[in-house]
Amino acid sequence: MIKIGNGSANSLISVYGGQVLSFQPKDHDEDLLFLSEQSDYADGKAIRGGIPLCWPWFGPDPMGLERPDHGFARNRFWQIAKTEAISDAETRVSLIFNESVEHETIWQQPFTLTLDISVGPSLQLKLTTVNTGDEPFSITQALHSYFRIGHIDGVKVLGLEDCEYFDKLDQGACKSQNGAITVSSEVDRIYTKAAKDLMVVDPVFNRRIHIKSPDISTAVVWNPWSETSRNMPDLYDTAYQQFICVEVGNVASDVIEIPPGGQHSLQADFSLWSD
Ligand code: TA6
Repeated sequence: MIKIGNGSANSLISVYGGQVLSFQPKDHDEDLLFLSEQSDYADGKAIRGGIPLCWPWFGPDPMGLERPDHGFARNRFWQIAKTEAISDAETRVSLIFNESVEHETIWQQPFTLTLDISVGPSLQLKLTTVNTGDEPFSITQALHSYFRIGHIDGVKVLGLEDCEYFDKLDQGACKSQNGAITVSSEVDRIYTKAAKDLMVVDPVFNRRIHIKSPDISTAVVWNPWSETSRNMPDLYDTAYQQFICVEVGNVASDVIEIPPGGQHSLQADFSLWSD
């Protein structure tokens, strides 16, 4: 783990998965991120909470080869490439995940994946994929953020009004969003043509989570609700009340092709606003 404390915030980052687990600005009482108390910290398992990285595919294996859901970056060790104290108020860390023989059975294309993290007044992430091979390859990806909330009742997600979405709980049926998103049962949706600015309004913690992502066109909203929570061993039964996943990335038909020598970055800036 990398533990950061500076004039702006405290943060905890796992080198396993390249995963930010905690980010708490100094002027806020609650963490931005939810981290399950029942999470596995075991080889091959993803840590439940924080911001897991779904890469080089989002969701089930697109080739149907029974490779792990959400790819393999979230359950491998990354390396620390650089740490930098920019000022009393900002710390930067770069993590790197390289191709290796270990991956060849599930992913043959050579790559370098870098996660640049800035811990300051906001949390900034930049996930860069470089194709270091001779053939083009395609990825889907997401920053699978688990946001901590006071209680799911009353929480609203803004910025996806009038968007179309694929409802994963209704065989991927395409539907239209009417107004702000509220959650009163299980939700698992892929929104297309998402806005670059999304907001989670939390009336219990009296705060808003602002998500800015200049490059995205898809966003995923997930809450497992009670039954699915109960069936997930790494979540306690009522955990669904304490988080909502609002994930930015390139998902479903939003496939990114990276030519040999080319690169692509997915960026997001997460900040907390008091109400
Ligand atoms: O992002 C939503 C989702 O893909 C859901 O379908 C749900 O299964 C969730 O992610 C968690 O996936 P995981 O593989 O981490 O259990």
